[in-house]
Amino acid sequence: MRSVENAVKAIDELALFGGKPMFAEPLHVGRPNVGNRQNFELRVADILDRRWLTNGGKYVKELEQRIADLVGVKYCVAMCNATVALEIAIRALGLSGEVIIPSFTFIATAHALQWQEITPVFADIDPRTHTLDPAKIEQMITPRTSGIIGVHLWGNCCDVEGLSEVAKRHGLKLLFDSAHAFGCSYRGTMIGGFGDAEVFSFHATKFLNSLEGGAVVTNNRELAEKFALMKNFGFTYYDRTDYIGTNGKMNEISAAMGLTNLESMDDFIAVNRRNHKQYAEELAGIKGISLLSYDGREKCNYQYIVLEIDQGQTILSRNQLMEILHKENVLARRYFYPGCHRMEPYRSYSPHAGMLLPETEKLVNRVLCLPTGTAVNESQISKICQLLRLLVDNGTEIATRLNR
Ligand code: T4K
Repeated sequence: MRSVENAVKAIDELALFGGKPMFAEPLHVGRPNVGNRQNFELRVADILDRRWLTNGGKYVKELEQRIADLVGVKYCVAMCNATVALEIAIRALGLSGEVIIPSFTFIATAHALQWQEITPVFADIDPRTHTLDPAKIEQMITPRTSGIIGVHLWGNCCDVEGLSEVAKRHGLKLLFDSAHAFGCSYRGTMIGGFGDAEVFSFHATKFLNSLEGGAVVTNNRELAEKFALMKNFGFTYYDRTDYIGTNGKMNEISAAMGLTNLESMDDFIAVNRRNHKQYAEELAGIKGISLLSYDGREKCNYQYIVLEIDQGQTILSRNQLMEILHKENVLARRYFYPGCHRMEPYRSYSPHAGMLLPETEKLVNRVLCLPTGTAVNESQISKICQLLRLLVDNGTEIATRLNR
């Protein structure tokens, strides 16, 4: 283990018990990766000089082409964010009635459906990958089911084959929420070309950011044309619309940021991978804490450091550990607590949904995400790991003091 000065040494020194926080400034999960500033500024200057700020701009077109090439699909339509991209993809695919999704996902996956009065039906996950378990889907299918949305959570790919097989057997559309999975592969093929379409997020906190942004990718030309029209109000000509549309356009400054960050993608991956390796080494052997691993044979963006906490061994609960970390200015996140099915309006619509989601119910109380990316350094990671070791080594005593 690396030796680090100023790491917490004793329980009494914890900020929880009145000590000084380990970090003077908060360490966030989701600090943006930022590529070469000069390249970005040059692009912004060009955008301002040419006074073409949005709608069919050159940088958006370039970004779309670069993404399509990188993930190996025929069509990419850039959008203002992944939530709107999901809404558009759902509508363009003609989904209706009920659509099966995991509850263990960001709320946008569910909202994108409900926003269009389509009911998200929550299915359980495989506890090893945290993604939809195809074996659990069959029982959720009804005559109203029109599709499945798989989520490649943390960049871990869904069981694409299993989901495709169920979708095919029941004549369902298959969409992927690939918000986390830009730059990742499944069995050697880049994520992006699976199902009917896939949706990436380029939000500030994502591996590749365009400030805010997203994209839908597909190999289906007809669908791609619909996506492109729907994101621009459905206009097929200056004064003609062919369908209902919305404003889902990505602007040129966002595209400039996306392109700039694409140029640094390999550097971001190298940093994330190094961070993941360091966390794995320095958390090793802490009882009750396991780090989600990524398949080394696949391409991966390593954007998330995901811990699972087994309170039976750590004694301190996930929530207690999170609270203690927050006091030390490590703003760990319990994504995706409490599960979409326990958030409104879904909780009221289906108060007993959790009964069919045993793995989800367990996982939402176990996951804790730690800071990574280009904004954290080796020494900070060491301190976080040492702190966790201290907390678990002294779990009983700390829990007793907390409960007094
Ligand atoms: N599907 C899935 C599976 C998703 O995870 C998401 C988004 C979507 C769909 C929808 O994609 P978008 O429509 O957003 O493109 C965040 C993000 O807002 C959200 O994009 C993301 N998933 C989700 C997992 O996390 P919060 O509430 O954690 O984000 P926020 O804005 O509070 O940022 C988190 C931390 O990051 C902050 O505490 C500080 C740091 N930060 C954030 C921003 C925005 C910075 O340092 N700089 C920044 O500019 O939801």
